[in-house]
Amino acid sequence: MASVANLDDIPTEDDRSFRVPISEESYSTYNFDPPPYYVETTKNELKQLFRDMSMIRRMELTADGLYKEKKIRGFCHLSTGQEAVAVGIEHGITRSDKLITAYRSHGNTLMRGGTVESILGELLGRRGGISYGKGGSMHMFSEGFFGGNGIVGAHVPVGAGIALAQQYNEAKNLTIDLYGDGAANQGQVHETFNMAKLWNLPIIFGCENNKYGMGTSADRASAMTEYYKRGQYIPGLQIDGMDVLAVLSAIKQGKKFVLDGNGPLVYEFVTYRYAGHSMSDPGTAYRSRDELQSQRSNDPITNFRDRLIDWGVFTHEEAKSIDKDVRETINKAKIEAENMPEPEPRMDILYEDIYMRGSEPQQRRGRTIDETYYQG
Ligand SMILES: Cc1ncc(C[n+]2csc(CCOP(=O)(O)OP(=O)(O)O)c2C)c(N)n1
Ligand SMILES: [Mg+2]
Repeated sequence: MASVANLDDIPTEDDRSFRVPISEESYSTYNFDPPPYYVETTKNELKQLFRDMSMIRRMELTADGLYKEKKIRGFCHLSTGQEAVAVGIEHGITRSDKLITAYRSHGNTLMRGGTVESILGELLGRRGGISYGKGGSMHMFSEGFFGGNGIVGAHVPVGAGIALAQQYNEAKNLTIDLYGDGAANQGQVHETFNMAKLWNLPIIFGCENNKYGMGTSADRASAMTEYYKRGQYIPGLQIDGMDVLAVLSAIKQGKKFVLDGNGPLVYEFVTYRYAGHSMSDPGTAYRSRDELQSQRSNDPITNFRDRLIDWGVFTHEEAKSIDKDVRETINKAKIEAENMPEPEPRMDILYEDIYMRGSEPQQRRGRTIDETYYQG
């Protein structure tokens, strides 16, 4: 096993495994051992991590542009700055594990197998969107991904239900249940902690602490901002959410802990949201330019790229060519999404996909009795 501390030991082959170090400042623990301060990986995987984060960034920036052109309407919450969390998590779990999150979900949707076209198509309200154009920014789903949920904190108990199903079916899998620092103060989050611990559920609760809930900073809204200790009787870990490798190592360790039957964990990913809360928030009224600038200088993507160059995983030119390829891929997907047809304004289409296809009842209520829709 090569170690990256000795740069000569970096393998020449892209698929040979070796160890890369993680900063010792990446974690704070609460009744839990820190994960290893290294990740066993390959050059291929490191490049993929870089590519995945770049894809999310570019897709979000494209959504930003489409919104400003007034082609995307309604809610739209971007996750620029938080890419290392979505990507690190996905590389530490498998497609058979489950994930649920709140409305800042475009990156998670991409990582869970949604295509860029279907995500942008959804934002544009197109029939080819991942929710057939009827969900929008907050309501995207894919296999093993339970959304995309708009009510703050309300999906956290749903995540515990998914983990309960996994336990009941003796699946060797876990659920990652993500929520924000604002949501952490919801009562139902704490009720869920209690049940998850009582039932020893295979779940990692993951608080994405991006320092703000809308325009309110975490320390104005939370009496205690060490969210990884909020489980009290559940072990916890605070993670540098700007470092994709720190996230990856933590998820691997947490997955093993949970699947060994040790019960739930409460993770806190310390990260930062570059954009406003949603597109209607310029994001400048409640935080200083200096703060934003200093957070941007700790960028998860450029920092990681520089480390990979230092380690000799790829060259500057290779990094640039991945970046170019990402831009082209996203641009192509954008054109494809813009060319998707809008849903036809038909009643049957309106009432589709309220229930899982094939399980619909014959009659579905509208806003009033006379709007009731009868199928067939
Ligand atoms: C029950 C409920 N209350 C209020 C809102 C309005 N609201 C939407 S997002 C949000 C802030 C949540 O902040 P956080 O959990 O930190 O997530 P972030 O936006 O930072 O990702 C609020 C109050 C809502 N959607 N649901
Ligand atoms: Mg927040």
